[in-house]
Amino acid sequence: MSDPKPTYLSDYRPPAYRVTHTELTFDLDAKATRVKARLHMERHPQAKNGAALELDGERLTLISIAIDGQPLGEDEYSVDAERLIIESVPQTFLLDTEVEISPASNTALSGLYQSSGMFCTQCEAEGFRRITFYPDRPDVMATFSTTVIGSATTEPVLLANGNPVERGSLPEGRHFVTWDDPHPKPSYLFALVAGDLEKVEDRFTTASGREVTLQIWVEEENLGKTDHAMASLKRAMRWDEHAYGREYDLDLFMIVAVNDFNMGAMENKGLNIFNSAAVLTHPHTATDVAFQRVESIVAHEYFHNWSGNRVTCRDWFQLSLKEGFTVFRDQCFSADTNSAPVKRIEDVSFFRTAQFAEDAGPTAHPIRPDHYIEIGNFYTLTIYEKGAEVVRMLSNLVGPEAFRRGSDLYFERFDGQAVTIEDFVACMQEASGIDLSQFMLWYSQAGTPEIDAHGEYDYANGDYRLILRQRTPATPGQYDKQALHIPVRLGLVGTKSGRDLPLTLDGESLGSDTVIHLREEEQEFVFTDVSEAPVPSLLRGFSAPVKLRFPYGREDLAFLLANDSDGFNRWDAGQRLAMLALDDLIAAHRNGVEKVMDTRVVEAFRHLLNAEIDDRAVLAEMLTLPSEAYIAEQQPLVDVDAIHAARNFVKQRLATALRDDFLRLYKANDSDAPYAPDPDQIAARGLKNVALSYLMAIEDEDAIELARKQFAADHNMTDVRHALTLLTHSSRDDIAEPALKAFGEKWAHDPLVMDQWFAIQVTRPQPDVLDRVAFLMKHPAFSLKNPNKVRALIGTFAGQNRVNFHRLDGAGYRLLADVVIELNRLNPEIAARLITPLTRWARFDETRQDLMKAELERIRAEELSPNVFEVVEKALA
Ligand code: B3K
Ligand code: ZN
Repeated sequence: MSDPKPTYLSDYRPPAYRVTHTELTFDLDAKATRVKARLHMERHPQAKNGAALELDGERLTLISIAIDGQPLGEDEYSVDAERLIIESVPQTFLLDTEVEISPASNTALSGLYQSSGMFCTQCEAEGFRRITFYPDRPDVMATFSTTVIGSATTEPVLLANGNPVERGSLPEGRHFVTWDDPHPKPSYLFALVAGDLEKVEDRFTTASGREVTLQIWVEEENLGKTDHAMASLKRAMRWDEHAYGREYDLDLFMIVAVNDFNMGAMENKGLNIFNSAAVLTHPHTATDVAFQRVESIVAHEYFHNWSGNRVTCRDWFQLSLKEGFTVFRDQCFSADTNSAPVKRIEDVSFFRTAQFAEDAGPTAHPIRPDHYIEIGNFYTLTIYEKGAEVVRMLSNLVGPEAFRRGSDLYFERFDGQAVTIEDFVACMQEASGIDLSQFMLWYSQAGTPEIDAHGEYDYANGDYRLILRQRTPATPGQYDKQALHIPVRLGLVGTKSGRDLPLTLDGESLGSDTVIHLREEEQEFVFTDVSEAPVPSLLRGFSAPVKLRFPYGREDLAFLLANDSDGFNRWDAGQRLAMLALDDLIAAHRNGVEKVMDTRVVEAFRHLLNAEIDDRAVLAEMLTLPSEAYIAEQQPLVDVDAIHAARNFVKQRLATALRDDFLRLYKANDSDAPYAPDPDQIAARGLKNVALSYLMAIEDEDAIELARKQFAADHNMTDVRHALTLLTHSSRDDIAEPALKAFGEKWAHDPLVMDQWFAIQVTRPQPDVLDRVAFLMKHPAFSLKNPNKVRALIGTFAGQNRVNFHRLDGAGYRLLADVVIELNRLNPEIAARLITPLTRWARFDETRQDLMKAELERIRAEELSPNVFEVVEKALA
């Protein structure tokens, strides 16, 4: 096999032929589905006369082909593994093809496949070409009419995009439904579902009075788990009307839950297909985190109806055009629905851990990459989350009114079109009159910019001089970086008053909280009339996706933690303070020196535990130490054992010193009110469970008893899972083992709960965990063919059990590589994602580097899918 070739953005050409209307007929069969396609085609006005017609197609058996009703002779077309070419076609014509495909043997879960006996599709990005021959690219938009034929007994429900227009029975126990989708769409938004499903139905009236039927389709046993998704959907529909003036545009909106799905969900027009984990919830089976995730994913997919479907991407390099924007939209929706500061804290702490790591590794890429081998590898944190941060910066730069004018303009101007990132930014520029040309660099330049900040207060004349220096480190293929346009939101907090001081810059008074624009490599900002010595509060709300360094002393950080008016930066000051203490302890551990706890951290925590803080959800975040992964991101060289030891040490010391405060916090937030996923209850459970984590760090009898009782009370999954996790991760196997066994037996029938059962066990810090992973891989509830299982067991182990994955004998790495090698054949998209932790080898000591590289080499020696090939090549480059 020759190495797969990259696709380049600079090679983009408009399609020579477009499809105005697509008629499809599926005659479903597990091993031999027949797909008939009639494509209404015409030559693009700019294409040259006589251009050949090229259609994408993979794993298709061609049965027949005709143009304008005339079957083609074998010399009139050619087919290879990737495409069908017809040398000569008229200017406008009808193309008829019939192909055969095998959904049952489709383990890649791309195209038409089977999941728990039902048929379903996943076409983004390039799955439609596994269904029929087609110009499978997003800039070809057509209306679709789809007829699905299936067995009336095994597939009583037959769904596709749009509105059902005809149904009827056929001989031999078959039946059909025909669906019409009047909105032109690219093939990646095509969807079909057929199976024995039940529905929950509701209604929504749009702002302009359109009556929409809402349906969530699930397997019968899951009928009781759709309430939250339905409520979230209605909230999202209303929110999009208010926040963006966007209404739903069909009479029917459907969500289907499937068990085998590569991603969270998919925004197919009118027929969203969801990973069951991203839609099903019940107080007894899903945690608060899962409830919130469902709400945000339901909203995200719904929001795509405009940002993605009505206005789509010209080519896949523009992926962040729809994903970054839609993530930004779902983040704002969740912030409005729940606690806004907590939403920001959660998003940023995830971002700084995972996206920063991606940016610092061998797969770093710009938000708009300029080439790829496999687009399936580019559904990344950079495209999604950094893309969202860039849209957030834009909205802050132009301000909310201009941003809304800009988005209105974008949706109106480009409705029904496939466009580029420039088109989006141009609308923002037009609506605001602000020059965004330097800002465009954010889309093409990879890597995390670093800002070094220094400040000096002049007591004599009351000036505060702030110097900012920016630098973006080199990333693979991009060695010279240019200065970016970086919005830095800040305040100066008076050390005497504890208040934000009025800001005057260049004679202009700017209130007490403002955004300064860093555009040069180095820039100086002199604030005048500063009445007292301040501590600067910089990058408030994480106003740009950068690393900001400022030489804060520990007193400064404790001061900001207590006084900053920006909730996000208060939290961040606490994290920075904890990091300074952790750095010392990591060094002590490495040098074999006795560890000494920084009492300023203890006092800061004591203050938090006794202060009047009205946002309890923020308090829970403030009491949470940076994760091991986040700490690792801050180190020049990652020492997993030292990080683990240092973090545990801090936890234990805090717990010992503040035991009574934590106990009080636990009791004050314990409640037996019926479960609701509302912000108040979530905050209370968060605080209670943070307190329990600390108490369990010292494992005294009271703590064990609280955890045991919380598990046994079986009140809701958030509490049960947290208690079971703490017990399983403690030294008390005598309590943990029976609890795990009881839990596993009770929930053996529920795959989503079993995923949690796997995750709880494989994050155990005890060294026996590797045997447990191997053992659990043979458990009847595990299957390598199901992405949720792979993520819960293997992904969680490799990503979250840092001490054991990075074991010095290399057994953790070996296990991961073995799974990747097997999955490379079954499901390349999932296999390629799973390799991620191995690609980060450069961050570790030499012994671990060698072990990790050896496993990457072992993978490389296999016959690889393009997905795995691309990742491994980059990792070893
Ligand atoms: N657009 C889908 C992504 C599917 C990608 C599959 N390779 C989910 C989402 O972002 O909404
Ligand atoms: Zn999306």
